[in-house]
Amino acid sequence: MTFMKSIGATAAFILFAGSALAGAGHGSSIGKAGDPDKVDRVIEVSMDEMKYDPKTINVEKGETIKFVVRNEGNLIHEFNLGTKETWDGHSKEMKNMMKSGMMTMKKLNHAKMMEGGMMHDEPNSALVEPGQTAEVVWTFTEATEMGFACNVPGHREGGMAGEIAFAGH
Ligand SMILES: [Cu+2]
Repeated sequence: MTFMKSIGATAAFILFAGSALAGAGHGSSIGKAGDPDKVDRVIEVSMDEMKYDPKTINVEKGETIKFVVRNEGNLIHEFNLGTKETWDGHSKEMKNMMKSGMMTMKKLNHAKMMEGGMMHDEPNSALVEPGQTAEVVWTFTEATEMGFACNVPGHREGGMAGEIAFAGH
């Protein structure tokens, strides 16, 4: 693959991510970036090889939650709020990032990510190196079918996904 091709793929993904966030799953929204100053609850999530703890997270419609996501494994892992549709698009992007050297299974190459226009700073997602911690602040505006998953190649396929369960649904 040429470098220009990889830039094209990145730009396409950013457009896709924007529209997916606005209308994921059966015409309902998975929510929006939360205000870090108006957090209702803090939930700690631990990531390890192919698993999350907790595996199911209970939320209420309208809640703003700060997820503190810690990678306790030896590989890069991602905490990505979304649906199967948004993850399928994101998985392709992640494979391209690996092919073009923006990341390996264990490390991010921040310089290459910037060079390729791939900042990876979507508010619904954190890509975390081993031993690191990241935060995702998210407002759940609607009760909808959604969850969290890791789109590093092979991980979601290996079972690295969890469920967001809405109270009363
Ligand atoms: Cu993973």
